[in-house]
Amino acid sequence: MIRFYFHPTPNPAKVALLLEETGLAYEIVPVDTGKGEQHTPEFRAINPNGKVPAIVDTDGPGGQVVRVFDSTAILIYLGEKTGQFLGAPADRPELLSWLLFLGSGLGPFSGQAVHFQFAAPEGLAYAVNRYRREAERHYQVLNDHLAGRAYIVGDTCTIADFSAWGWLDRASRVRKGEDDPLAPFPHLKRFFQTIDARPAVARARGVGKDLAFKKVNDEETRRALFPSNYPPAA
Ligand SMILES: N[C@@H](CCC(=O)N[C@@H](CS)C(=O)NCC(=O)O)C(=O)O
Repeated sequence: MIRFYFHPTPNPAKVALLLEETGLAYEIVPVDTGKGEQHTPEFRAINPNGKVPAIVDTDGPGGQVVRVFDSTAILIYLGEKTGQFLGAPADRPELLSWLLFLGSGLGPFSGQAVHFQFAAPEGLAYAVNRYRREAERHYQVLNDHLAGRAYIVGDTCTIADFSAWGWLDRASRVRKGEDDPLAPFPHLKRFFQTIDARPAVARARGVGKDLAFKKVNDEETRRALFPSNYPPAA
């Protein structure tokens, strides 16, 4: 059994999609990050970085109970565990390269673009410009790569495609104010639509829908999500 530590946000969404694609048995453990549940000692024992997603696999290597944290690590772990969505062995260098590009580039720059356009109280024009344009630059790199290709790696769907889907799904927030945010990136838009049409995506979107996560963005939530904006507790 896999315990999936979840909040309805882009990085957990990638893992929800892979779990649904593989058909692995899993149970959701909600982590309400708006309430600060990512900072409890119990959760820090599973992810010392205090973020979702994380998983515990009670049937890990050698039958051991193992934890895995960080969405890219989880995608690789579950891909290897099931032997699915890894592409051809000859394409492994490409798979690793694109996974790291997505996990260390597309994701963080998209996240900061959303942060400075929706969460930063001052609006900070320099930061909005910097992060939004860097996110767009990552879109352009992917768009150029996807010209004439159906998938990011090889000619089958892989975990790299699921990784990209998680943040591309938030393009309307990354490119705030754009009606058709992927329109300037036609190959990327076609790719996103291909992945988004997979039946498992509809199931992944339903994950956690029955759970009540905190929606109000008050002082407790800001301190939970952005603790380094505040002086350390005395
Ligand atoms: N590199 C990590 C980033 C994880 C991450 O930033 N998760 C967000 C949700 S998408 C989160 O836990 N936010 C709450 C917080 O930062 O306290 C990954 O890919 O899993």
